[in-house]
Amino acid sequence: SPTLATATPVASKQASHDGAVKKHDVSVADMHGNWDAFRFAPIRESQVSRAMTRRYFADLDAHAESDVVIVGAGSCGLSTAYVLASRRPDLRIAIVEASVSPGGGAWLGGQLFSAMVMRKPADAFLREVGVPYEDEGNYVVVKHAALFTSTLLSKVLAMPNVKLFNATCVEDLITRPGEDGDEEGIRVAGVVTNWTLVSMHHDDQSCMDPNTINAPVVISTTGHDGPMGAFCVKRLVSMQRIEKLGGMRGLDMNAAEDAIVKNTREIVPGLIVGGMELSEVDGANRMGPTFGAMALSGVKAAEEALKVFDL
Ligand code: AHZ
Repeated sequence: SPTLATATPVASKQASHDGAVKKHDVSVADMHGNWDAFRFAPIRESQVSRAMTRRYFADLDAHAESDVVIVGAGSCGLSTAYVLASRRPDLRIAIVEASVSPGGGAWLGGQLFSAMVMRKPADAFLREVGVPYEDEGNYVVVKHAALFTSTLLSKVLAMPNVKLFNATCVEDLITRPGEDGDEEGIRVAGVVTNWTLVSMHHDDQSCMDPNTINAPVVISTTGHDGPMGAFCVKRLVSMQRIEKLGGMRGLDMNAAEDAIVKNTREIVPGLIVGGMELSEVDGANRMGPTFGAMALSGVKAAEEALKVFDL
């Protein structure tokens, strides 16, 4: 079913690029031993500036009305984006990531070690995305966590219906009154954004108002509590929409991973929470350096969101 945000088609950005490249089409092999004659194609600085800004502002314009906003591009947020965007290419999806570098805590397997462990059946997700692994029986091992994160990221970023706004943080939620005149209830209807560097300076600068993205579904995957983490659920507490957070409990890999996947859900209408942010709501254990639950919580979060659009 066509959605509000995608009533206008997502523009094809590839066409003009392909046309321009053909004029200077050489292979890297052609350059070998030919460096004296080497020259880049000429450019004017304003072309670079316009090439970037035109696209960014077109993306901001298009995504001001999104179908889904994913808050946080860690392992759970990226897995969510992959499943949602590949199942429903007609949905316009914005990912808002506070850090310059997307990936959250999934660039290393744990304690600065490289290998990433995923317990079965999360190996199914690795096969779907195309990440190679060693099979160790009940679990699999990706030789470097960065291989998982970079492969997933490259697939997500290549999808035409996804835009990643990095270095941008969600600093509040857009809300509407609950349905049927329920004065206590609210529905989350989008996010309030700002450049992360601006958000970090609200205490020493004045009047730096934010921007907004409207969306019928927000999926929050901002990780466990920290300077930025658990953002949306902490905001639900300060808005008195949930009484208090359960607080993430100690490490228990077996208990934690099952609980996070099973309990990935809509917490208030319009706001689905997945990944370690959920442990702060439910008082669930942490799992430490095993990542299967992050991938499959993303699969479940996407499935919860699709219920809205598949109606
Ligand atoms: O930068 C954050 C990170 O990339 C981003 N983020 C946090 N607050 C945000 C906000 N706006 C936009 N207000 C925000 N982005 O969210 C991302 C969260 O990624 P993560 O890897 O921390 O969370 P995850 O739930 O996807 O994966 C957690 C994996 C685990 S388990 C665990 C343990 O048990 O100790 N530790 C980690 C890192």
